[in-house]
Amino acid sequence: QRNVYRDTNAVPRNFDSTTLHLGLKEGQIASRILTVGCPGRAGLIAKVLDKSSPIFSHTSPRGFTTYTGTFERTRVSIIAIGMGMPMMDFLVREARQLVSKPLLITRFGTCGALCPDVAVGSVVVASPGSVSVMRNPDAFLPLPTPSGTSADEIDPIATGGAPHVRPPYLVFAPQLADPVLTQALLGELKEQLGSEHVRRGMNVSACSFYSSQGRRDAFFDDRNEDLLDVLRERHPSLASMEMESFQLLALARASRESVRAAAASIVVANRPTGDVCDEARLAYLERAGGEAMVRALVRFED
Ligand code: R1P
Repeated sequence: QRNVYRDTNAVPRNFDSTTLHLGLKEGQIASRILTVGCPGRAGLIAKVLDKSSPIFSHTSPRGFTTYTGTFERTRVSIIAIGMGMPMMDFLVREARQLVSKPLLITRFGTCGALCPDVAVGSVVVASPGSVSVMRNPDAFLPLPTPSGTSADEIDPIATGGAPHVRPPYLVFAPQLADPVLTQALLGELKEQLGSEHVRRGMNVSACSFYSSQGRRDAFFDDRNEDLLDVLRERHPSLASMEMESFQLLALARASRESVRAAAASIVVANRPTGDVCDEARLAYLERAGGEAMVRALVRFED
């Protein structure tokens, strides 16, 4: 019987040398990577790749879809990772294993706008970067009583203080995007979409689409009624909210200068006004904005 995979205490590989989640091996992924959420968006953007060079495509059993080809004769990968920070962690760490050169990674996602003047159907470039908000499960534990079982069960030191002073949401400080790569994204997106449809602003990545994005759901005790106001007070330049960019920027910072990263998002909804983008505008932005993102990546001189 063969083991399931090898090297469990480092970055494990399958026995065909592919990484466990991307399902790729060396040579199948470029050093310039555009990452998106859904496979449909990746496929749409991959249509801009040069027809004159072969295009490698692969969907892994863990749900990562990769297209690797060339654009203007420079190698580039477009990779759909699904949603959330753990998926971004798989991408950045496994890509780092598979490519020997420095990596350039940009994300083109969708987001909600956090102020009324950020229109649906526009694009926000995460500049200077992204903060993060996470639901704090400790805050939802039962309050300990002076005597009795619940106090015995909860160790206030191990869990970070008495439950009544634990905030239900934790906000993490900004992780900065690469300023030069960010400028390249802004330039290409403005050129392609018109400068009135592209702006910069601080992003916030949430651990959930629901609780930590301030959505109401009576089935759950979320204590998030004032969360968006608290976030805007703490970071007045907040423009966009999604679920992945913070992780990308934080890992680039942790990469011992071997990954440069930046991010942009299509505004599909405006939370203060309740406006939602129409399907045709979203499809246009995915295609045209995606092409601008690829152009910025391949023209970037590192
Ligand atoms: C929620 O619907 C998802 O959409 C956004 C958010 O970050 C979240 O992951 O990203 P993508 O459009 O890139 O999937």
